[in-house]
Amino acid sequence: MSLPSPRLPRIDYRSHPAYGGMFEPHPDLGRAALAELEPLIAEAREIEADKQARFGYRHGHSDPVGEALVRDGVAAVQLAPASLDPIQQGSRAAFEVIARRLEATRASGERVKYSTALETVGPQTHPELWAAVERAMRNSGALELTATYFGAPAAKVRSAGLLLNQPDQDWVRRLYRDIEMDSPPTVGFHIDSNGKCFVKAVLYLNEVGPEQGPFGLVPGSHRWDEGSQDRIFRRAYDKSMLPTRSAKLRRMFLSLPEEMQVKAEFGGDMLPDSPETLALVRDEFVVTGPAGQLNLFDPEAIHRGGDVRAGERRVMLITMGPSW
Ligand SMILES: O=C(O)CCC(=O)C(=O)O
Ligand SMILES: [Fe+2]
Repeated sequence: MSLPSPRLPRIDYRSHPAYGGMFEPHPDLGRAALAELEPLIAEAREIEADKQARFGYRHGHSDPVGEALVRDGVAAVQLAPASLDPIQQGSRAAFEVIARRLEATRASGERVKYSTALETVGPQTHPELWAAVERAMRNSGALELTATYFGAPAAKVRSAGLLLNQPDQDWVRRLYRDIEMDSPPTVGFHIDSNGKCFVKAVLYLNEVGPEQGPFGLVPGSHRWDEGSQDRIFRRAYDKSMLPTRSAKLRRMFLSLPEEMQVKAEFGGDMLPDSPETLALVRDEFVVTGPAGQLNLFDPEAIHRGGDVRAGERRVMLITMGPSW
């Protein structure tokens, strides 16, 4: 697996058909955008400073799975049936709730958003399922691997959610409401905007082949521009306005100082034939696999998943973090 570039992709928004191709920057809009971003930038800087102080980007590992995670930003393990079965059984009812919600949303002509397809799992709302997730993460070694990755004494499950992906999700196929434009082949690529010390996992709950929206990640990209101002700007923007690509917000974004015209969720904005687009798609490591495959990844890496072409994808998204 080669490293196509040591930098996160930069997009020239002034020459982008949906941005500079439609609007002129406007100073008032630029000021309004800055005012909204400034507190979020300050917050993202604090989180990054804390990360630098505690972890210092000294990624640790103690086995081949951890070694792959440190090197590539992604590694897969298979859950034992004793770990997987209670998660599958415990999530059945929640998937039915999501399926009905998706159906009702489509029937009413509303947009299917990411949040329409997601159901949060927590210790209060789903005590048994939550306990099953904690057990599975302990028994699979994922918690220990997370602790070692960040050089912490221990790690915990921080959040979990169930995601049901079906074909033609609006947030993948219909990026804009005001113009017709095909999504580029990089659509969905993002880095997470949280910025904290997390290892994440996508647990497949059905078999995921190339058509079922497999998780994909650009190996090594978790280290590109590590700890940089660029990453801070990206997180701040996505915490404020993602994933709206309305005309007004696009014009506001275009009115920001140029170094701030960066997003954590940038894949949908890449130009279809640019060399960076082709390089990301070429280097993407696409992770297909059976139910029970736990795809561990560093959310600072460029990643995506859930663009289903046929059938559907049922996953649990799990976040783990160090306890210092
Ligand atoms: O749905 C996927 O495969 C990707 C999930 C993701 O981006 C995340 O959990 O941060
Ligand atoms: Fe993500």
